[in-house]
Amino acid sequence: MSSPASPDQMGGQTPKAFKPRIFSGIQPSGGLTLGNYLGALKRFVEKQDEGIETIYCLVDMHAITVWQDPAKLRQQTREGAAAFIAAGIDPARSILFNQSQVGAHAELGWIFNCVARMGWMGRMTQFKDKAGKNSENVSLGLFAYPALMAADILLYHATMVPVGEDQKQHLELTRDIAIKFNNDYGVDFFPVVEPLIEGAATRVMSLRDGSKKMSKSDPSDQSRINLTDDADTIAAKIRKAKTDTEPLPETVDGLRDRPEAKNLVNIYSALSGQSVAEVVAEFANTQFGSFKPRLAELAVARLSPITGEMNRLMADPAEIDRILADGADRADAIARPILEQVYAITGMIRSRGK
Ligand code: AQP
Repeated sequence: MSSPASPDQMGGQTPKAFKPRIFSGIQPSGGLTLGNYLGALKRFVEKQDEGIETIYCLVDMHAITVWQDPAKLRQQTREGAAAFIAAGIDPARSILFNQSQVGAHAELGWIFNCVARMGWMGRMTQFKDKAGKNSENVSLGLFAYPALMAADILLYHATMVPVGEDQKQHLELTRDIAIKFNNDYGVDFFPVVEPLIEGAATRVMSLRDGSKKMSKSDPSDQSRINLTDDADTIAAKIRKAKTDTEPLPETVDGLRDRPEAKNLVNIYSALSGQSVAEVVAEFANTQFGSFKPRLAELAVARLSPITGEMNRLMADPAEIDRILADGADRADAIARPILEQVYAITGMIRSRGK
């Protein structure tokens, strides 16, 4: 299901078909959360298991758009890789690597800085959220982040990108960059990618505030479930999760205007594989005092095997580094020829080694 530009977008040329290929990434900007697991990792594994070519990346260059302690960044990158593998990514079937080991990301990112428009970037809600009132003092990299993200994806001619809801706007920008590059240079070179935003948990919310997304960089550890949390911690966080005082409703519609209840039901649905309607039917009129222990039990059952496997993998960091190096070599072998074509299209002389 490739998505080349339409003939209109291509100035009348017939767009070429691109081979189905999935790319997605996660920032090692902290420990991964239940939100990253349900919105991204779990679906990365499903896509791998469908037999589509899958390329997954720990995007460490994105992580440093906000300050990262170097030792922690290294640790979080290895822990992120361990989480991918523990969740079911097979490094032999998927390509798994960290972004900074493949220099082509930064090189294409620069070219896209010259394609993307300031006005487009200024409209990115994630930038506005992260910069807040401090936009004069945040890094230039934070502003340019979506152009590097477009490079991550388009460097592989990826056609599909599984992400959580919060990344939708960045993917629209990736499409705009691909279309503008193709039009500016009169080529049919980059595919127009499809976001894959699917499932019951495309936006897992904070356990402390149903209007905020669960995030690894939220200052409150109580707001999220980390993939490294043990069973007691998970149960305690769910027990303390903010809710209203009503029992669960009898219909899905009854969750409207009840963000915290809706969040916990969505999490239950995503973890159990039941639809939201089935979960609502099962727990109709149930008080949170009874629902929360059931949710905690389910979360522990699903997450503790992953946590256990992550701990096992983290005991051998050299093996994780070896897996990342192997993935980076395989990623580079796809990316480099595509980047060389970009240099040729844009008029850069590449005479070294010829
Ligand atoms: N709460 C969430 N619900 C569903 N999906 C989510 N994702 C993140 N949070 C949720 C998805 O996880 C993937 C990786 O995200 P990221 O690490 O690249 O950046 P992010 O979206 O900014 O995630 P965080 O946890 O909020 O990181 P920080 O705190 O560092 O900014 C993406 O597919 C994302 O949609």
